[in-house]
Amino acid sequence: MRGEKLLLPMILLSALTSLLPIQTSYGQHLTDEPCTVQILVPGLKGEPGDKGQKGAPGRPGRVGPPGETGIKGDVGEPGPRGPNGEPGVPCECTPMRKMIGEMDILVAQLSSELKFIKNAVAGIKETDSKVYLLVKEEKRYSDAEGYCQTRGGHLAMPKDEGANTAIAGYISDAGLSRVYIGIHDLDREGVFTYVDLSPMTTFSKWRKGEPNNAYDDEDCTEMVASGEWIDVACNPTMYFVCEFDKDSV
Ligand SMILES: [Ca+2]
Ligand SMILES: [Ca+2]
Repeated sequence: MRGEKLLLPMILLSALTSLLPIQTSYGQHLTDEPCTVQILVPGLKGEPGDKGQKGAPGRPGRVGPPGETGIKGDVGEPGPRGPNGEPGVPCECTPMRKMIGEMDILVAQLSSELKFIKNAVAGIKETDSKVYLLVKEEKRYSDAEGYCQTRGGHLAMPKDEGANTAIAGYISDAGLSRVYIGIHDLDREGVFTYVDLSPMTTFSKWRKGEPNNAYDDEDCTEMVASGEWIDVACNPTMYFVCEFDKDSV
């Protein structure tokens, strides 16, 4: 259709130029070539372009009204039983228990030794051949001797004036009035011996009127701060003095 519309004016122009020949050189030139007329008309619609890039997100909308509270559902059925666990490592508790037990004994021994050292640090009395230790733990006579023996000694056995004075000084320095010493007549009433069963020598320090075996129940000996000896019952607990040979300490 568009081609047909163009055709008619072109025919008319062609006819006009053939009827009116132009004499000028310019016109001569024009006559050599058919006259063309450019008529601008809209072109065909183009292909659609590529899709544009995505735009920035829009602003968030307004907060909506709160929803209604739902009703709590029923408790569900218990789930299926889970698979069995891996087998455990065999327990090695017995050797551990034994070890712990041994450690407990060790701790007890160390505590006892520490107590002993604390007492020793508090002040040891000594003579040329003996070391005396005042133990500030109340014990019965036999237990006191056991305590001294455990540490390689005996209850104090004063066998001369020097030793007796040293022990007596220990008692009075500590502000005490009496302690057990290692003298008794447990084996034969009235016959006192030292706790290591060595016999009494010529030296003794009995207070006047002692030993009297009062109530027929005095088989052990205490030393008072003055250094005198008194036979007393063996069961009451009191502080005591141990002695150790210097060459064995
Ligand atoms: Ca007696
Ligand atoms: Ca007595």
